[in-house]
Amino acid sequence: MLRRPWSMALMLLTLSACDRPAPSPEQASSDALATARSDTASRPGGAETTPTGKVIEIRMYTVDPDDLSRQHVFKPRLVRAEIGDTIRFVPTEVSHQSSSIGAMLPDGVSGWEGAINAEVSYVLPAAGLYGFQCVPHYAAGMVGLIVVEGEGKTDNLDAARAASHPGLGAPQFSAIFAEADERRMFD
Ligand SMILES: [Cu+2]
Repeated sequence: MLRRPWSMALMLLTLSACDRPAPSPEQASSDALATARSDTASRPGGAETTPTGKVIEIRMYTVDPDDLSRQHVFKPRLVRAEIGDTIRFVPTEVSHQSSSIGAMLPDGVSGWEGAINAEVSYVLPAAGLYGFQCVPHYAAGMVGLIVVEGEGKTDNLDAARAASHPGLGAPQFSAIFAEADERRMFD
């Protein structure tokens, strides 16, 4: 559909507004494109809570700019966040989107579903684990995990670990959980 992704990026730059919240230290390393982007993301997941924290960007790539041998990646694919933080999925390259994985959400949380080639933002409503995928590239291993701090953080840990995934989604989640364990994110 979008045959010229870079003209889209330029358009976003041109349309950028100044209503973006002040960047947190975590956000300060984002590049100029991210800094200039407007805060007009769609929220098809529904407003489960209001944004009270920082904005964390996760970019969607067809080819990993840091490792050209890797394809279909979220960067970063493992994120630690707080309740009220906004996760913003940015379609850096075409044909990607982000959807939460139903079996990998905290109890009572609906999650989100982004459109292809569209930015989607989601405000984290509760502590716990949030698994996500790019639907067209789920079996290609385009997946990620958000760990939201707070009481009950590990309530859905077992369920999230036990979730099944197609194709390369399974080994990618194994690697993500191993990294999270190594970083002691579930302690
Ligand atoms: Cu994708």
